[in-house]
Amino acid sequence: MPDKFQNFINGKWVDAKSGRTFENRNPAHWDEVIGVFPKSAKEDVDEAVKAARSAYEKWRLVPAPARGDIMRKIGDLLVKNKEELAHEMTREMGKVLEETRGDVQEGIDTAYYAATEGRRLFGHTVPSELPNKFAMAIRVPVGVAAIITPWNFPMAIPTWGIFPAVLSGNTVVFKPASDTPKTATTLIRIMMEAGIPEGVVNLVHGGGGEVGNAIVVHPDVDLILFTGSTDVGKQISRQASATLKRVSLELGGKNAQIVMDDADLDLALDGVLWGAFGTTGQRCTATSRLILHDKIYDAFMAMLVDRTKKLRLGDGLLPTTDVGPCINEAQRNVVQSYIEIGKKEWARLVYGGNIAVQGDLAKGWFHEPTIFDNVKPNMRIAQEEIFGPVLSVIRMASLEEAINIINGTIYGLSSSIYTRDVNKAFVAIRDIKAGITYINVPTIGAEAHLPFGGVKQTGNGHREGGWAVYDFFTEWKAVYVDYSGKLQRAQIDNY
Ligand code: UN1
Repeated sequence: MPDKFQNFINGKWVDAKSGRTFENRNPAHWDEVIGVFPKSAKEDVDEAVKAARSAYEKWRLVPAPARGDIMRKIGDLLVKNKEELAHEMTREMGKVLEETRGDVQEGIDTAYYAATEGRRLFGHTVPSELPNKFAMAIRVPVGVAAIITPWNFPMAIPTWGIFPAVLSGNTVVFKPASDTPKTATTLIRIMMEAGIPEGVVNLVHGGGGEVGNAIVVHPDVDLILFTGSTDVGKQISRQASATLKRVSLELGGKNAQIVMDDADLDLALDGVLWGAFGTTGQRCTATSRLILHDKIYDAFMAMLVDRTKKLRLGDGLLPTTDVGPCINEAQRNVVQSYIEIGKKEWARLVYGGNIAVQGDLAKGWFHEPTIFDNVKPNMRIAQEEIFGPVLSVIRMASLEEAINIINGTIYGLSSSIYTRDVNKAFVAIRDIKAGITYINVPTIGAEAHLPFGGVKQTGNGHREGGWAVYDFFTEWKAVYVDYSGKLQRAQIDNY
């Protein structure tokens, strides 16, 4: 019998009211069931929101440094359980152990950052225009925050949302991706062990259609932090506008790495292999376009294909594996459909292109790392997010052309340039339209204490990470204290 898991509402583990369930399986061994989880619906969301709303009235009054102390304990527990969590996550999601360890580490970093933010949450004091009057702006929590997260970072991304939300004094309804419900469950257990009070964080499992929708239209949810596709983000934005919820969207990307002719090519090669095929290309920051200078094009392509051939597909738990499976069959089909699109567009398939079925790979959702070259910037494989191990290589002859290409999509999340010329690097920093620009670093690997997010249709202007996310999870309250003992009229009595 597979393990059975539950929702967590108002401090209690409960089934979906309907009693319905869904199975979660290992993407590297499809016959292995990880667990059975509640398939929740609107009535479960209603309970969770009710619990979060009533817990909010107490939680908002707990001093922020005390909330921070709980964050520190959560961080300590994540450190203690890091290895076990990484194993569990690799089984559930497929990426290699080294990466799932990194995923837990991002959660740890976010917890400790939140712990210290409890002693900052800085406001502003400003002079009043009137005598004997004091003015300041303070941060106040907003209310009930819904955190809706994807499967590619089953620990890091939930923590980016939940920890700053809770530290700021909000309460949470958490809906994790239905491909990674177990890591989400363990995160909740750890939060409870660290002392998060009942009702402050509630977990509702299930699909985006039913659970996600019910959350987004719920009149008593104040905030939504969503990470996922641009299509779903637009839908959430539309639905949430009915109640004017504050929404933070972190959506698609079509990130590129530029390699100039003066670059350290070995370094650039390590970068693109990690950026394109790490996490099987399933990061919103993944390198899915490589923009190569004409002068080094052929040499670099030869190096790239040679190294890509050596990447070993397999179960992420095995030390011999470089690249794990796609998350599920549907996602692997998406990858396959883009291979067909690329061929039809007359891009040249230089490596890979197939689903991988040799030996044990047949039991999972594996796809070969794939490289297209002769890609034109306007082709669909150079424009649309694929979310798999597919790299499109584009030729250019100048920095200006490279920057035009990099900016020529609807997205703007991450970007990278390899060059030894400091002048070119600074032009790239100035002119690339993206939320993140790396110099001599691949497009993946953002650190937890810096703002994370993108421009254009990658998001709606908010940022996760670091100090910036606290602007989303708090509201400004302007406070005036007049100690003159008389009515002083601003704009009137002083002019
Ligand atoms: C994502 O792919 O959704 O910068 C997040 C990175 C990671 C986070 C990726 N730290 O690649």
